[in-house]
Parts: sequence; C-alpha cells; structure tokens
Amino acid sequence: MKIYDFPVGPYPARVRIALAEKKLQSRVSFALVDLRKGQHKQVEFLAKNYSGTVPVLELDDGTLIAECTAITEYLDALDGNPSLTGRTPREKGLIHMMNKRAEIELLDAISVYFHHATSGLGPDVEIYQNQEWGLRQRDKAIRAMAYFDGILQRQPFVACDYFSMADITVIAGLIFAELVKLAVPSECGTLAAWFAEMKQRPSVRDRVAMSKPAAAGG
Ligand code: GTS
Repeated sequence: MKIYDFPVGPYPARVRIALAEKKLQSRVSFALVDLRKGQHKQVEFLAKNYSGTVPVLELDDGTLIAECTAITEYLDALDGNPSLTGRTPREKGLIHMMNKRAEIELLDAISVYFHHATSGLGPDVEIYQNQEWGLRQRDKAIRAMAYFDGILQRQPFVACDYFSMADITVIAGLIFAELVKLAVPSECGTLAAWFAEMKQRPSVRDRVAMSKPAAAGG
C-alpha cells in the first residue's frame, strides 16, 4: 500500500496515528505531495483525488481511497485489533458521530481559518481567500474546544471508553491549532490536559515530534 501525504500535515497525521496504533506501518510506503508547491492542485494528483487533498491511500491493485475517515475504516477492517472504528453497532454509531463532529466543528474549521485568514500555503497556492469566513471558522473551532472539554470532563475518551478514530480527529485538530498558534482557551483545562496525555501515546508522540510550529502544515 502507498500513502500520498504531506508528512507535517494534520490530516495526514490522522492516518499516521491510525497506522501506528494498529502497528501497520511496515505495510505502507509514503509518497510526498508538496502542498507548499501546490502539487495537490496539479492535474496528475487531481486524477488520484478529485478533492485535491492528502492523504490518499493507494492499494496494490491501484484502488484509490481518499478521506481520512474512509482510509481509517479501511485500515481498521484489515485487522480489528485494536478497534478504532467500533466493535458494536452502538460503538460504531458513537464513534462516527463524534468523529464527524470533530471534523466539522474543530479540524475542518481550523483548516478553513488557516487557508482563509492566514497566509496559508502562500500566495501561489491560496488563489482565493475570504478572511471573514476564516475568522468565523476560527471562532467556531474555539467553541468546539469548549464542547470537547465538556465531553472529556465526563469520560476519558471522546466517543466511548477506549481510544478511537474520534480521538485521533480531535488530536489532529489540536495539532493544527498549535501549528496556527490558536491557543486552547484557559477555561478548557480538561481538554489541554487530555491533549498533553494523548501526546504521551507512542502513536501521537512520534507524529507530534515531526511538526514543530515552524513546519506548518496545509
Ligand atoms: N476531508 C479531507 C480528509 O479528511 O482527508 C480533508 C483533507 C485535507 O484537507 N488535507 C489537507 C490538504 O490537502 C492536508 S494538511 O492540511 O493536513 O496538510 N490541504 C490542502 C488544501 O489546499 O486544502
């Protein structure tokens, strides 16, 4: 299997963390798509992923699977131990709900902030920016931090009583927040402590070591 990615990017981090949790790293190779050079918007890459984003998983038979959630589902189905996407119908429902919430409310919102209200990937790549939209998404992400703080005051993980894909997506959101210097509000102490604890997991620790703020993602 091959994964097209941008190693310091928060979305690719979701797949790298999932691979590490499932100890599948040795089964994949990585191909760099340099977002800062706009390689993800070039015809050759758009043929692999219509959306022009990374990561993309390419199977040995040439099948292409984009979208972090879909890639994580695929990897999880190879070997359900540990399960990242749920073992029972109830767990699957909860994990998907919280994963989607983490995407829409936190990770995707920070991504829009990055692309629209900061210099993003630079003027050659960011050909349309809407600063007001970016700032609204930044505020949405900060509200989401308060929401996840409340969730984590009641339970150890975002969706159920074990580490799942939903936790990975919140972690990716907080990695992105660090890259764009969007601080977790001081009143969200539970979320900040949880993120510090998650950074001790080997899968997350290895990934966080790759992205210091100077190496901002896309
Ligand atoms: N919904 C997609 C998914 O879940 O895979 C979003 C993927 C995404 O936005 N990836 C970023 C990207 O390609 C990578 S990174 O920001 O984490 O580095 N961004 C480039 C762009 O122009 O949006």
